[in-house]
Amino acid sequence: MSGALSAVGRVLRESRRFVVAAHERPDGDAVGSTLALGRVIETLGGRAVLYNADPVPEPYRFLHGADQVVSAVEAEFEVLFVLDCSEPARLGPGGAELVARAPMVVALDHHLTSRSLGQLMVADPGAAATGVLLWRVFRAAGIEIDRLAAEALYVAVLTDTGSFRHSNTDQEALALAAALVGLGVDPARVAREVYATAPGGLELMGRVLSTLTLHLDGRLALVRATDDMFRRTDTVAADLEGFIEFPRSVAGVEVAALLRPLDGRTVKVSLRSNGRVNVAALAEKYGGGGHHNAAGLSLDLDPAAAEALIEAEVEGSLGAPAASRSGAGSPAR
Ligand SMILES: [Mn+2]
Repeated sequence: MSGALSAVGRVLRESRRFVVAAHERPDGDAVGSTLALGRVIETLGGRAVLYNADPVPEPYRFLHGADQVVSAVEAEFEVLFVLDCSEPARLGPGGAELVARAPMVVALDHHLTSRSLGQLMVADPGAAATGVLLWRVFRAAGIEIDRLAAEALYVAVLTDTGSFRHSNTDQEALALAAALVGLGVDPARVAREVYATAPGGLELMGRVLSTLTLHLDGRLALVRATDDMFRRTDTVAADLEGFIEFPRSVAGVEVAALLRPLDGRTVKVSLRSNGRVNVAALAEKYGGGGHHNAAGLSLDLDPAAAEALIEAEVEGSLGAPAASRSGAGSPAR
């Protein structure tokens, strides 16, 4: 692993023209990692085109370089960095072509569903965020980072740990956060920027949370969001960020799902687990992916069929009914 870290460091020092890309519909880790690496390349004297298929979501636009993210790469380059994913398709519609024309690909990913990609890869599902992997590279290569890069890395680790609340919050994540504060990051200011609520956000939250239903003896919680809710509250899908934590926090819940019908034929599903169920494995069965405790997928089903499928899959993953209940087939007591 440390060999790969130093090798990535050498690529950073010895190349000049880079493209830095992360998965489509970028989250805080994807954006933060992209902007941190872009800033580091800039400070090392290189040039980086920052690529994403989708715009930088509002909560992350305060970061340095957020206004420079583009959705098409014209210029020639030497090295393509693929961050927070490891499949060309996750970069969006132009991803496969971008990877195909890259003279060299370096991938950094911490998803359980990591595939092997590129000439150099750093993959560790034990890392709390892709930002943590970047930090390991910078340390292995002796690369100093400034406050602007530090702020972007802080957003990466802050958001991917759910504000240091999820089970991936480990010593390394907290040590990284502390080091970044030492480089001038103001945690209170970043938190205000990242977690500010859109004007219609609370009304949207009220509507979404009012759809809560509990299934499987209270171990599965479902909430729904519809286009009509966005219209009525003047919000967008990105304003759903974090809502799924509320059904997940209900006592007894093992899995929370947020379902969003896209067009009557496809339902986007976000899944969160409290540890017992590996939702990445569930999502991967249907072409999605993610982490043990946080994953997503799309189902080409109507909403009712999608809900039934999620319920059946979660029931299967949970295995036998809770010990306190005597279901059919249990020994008589
Ligand atoms: Mn991530």
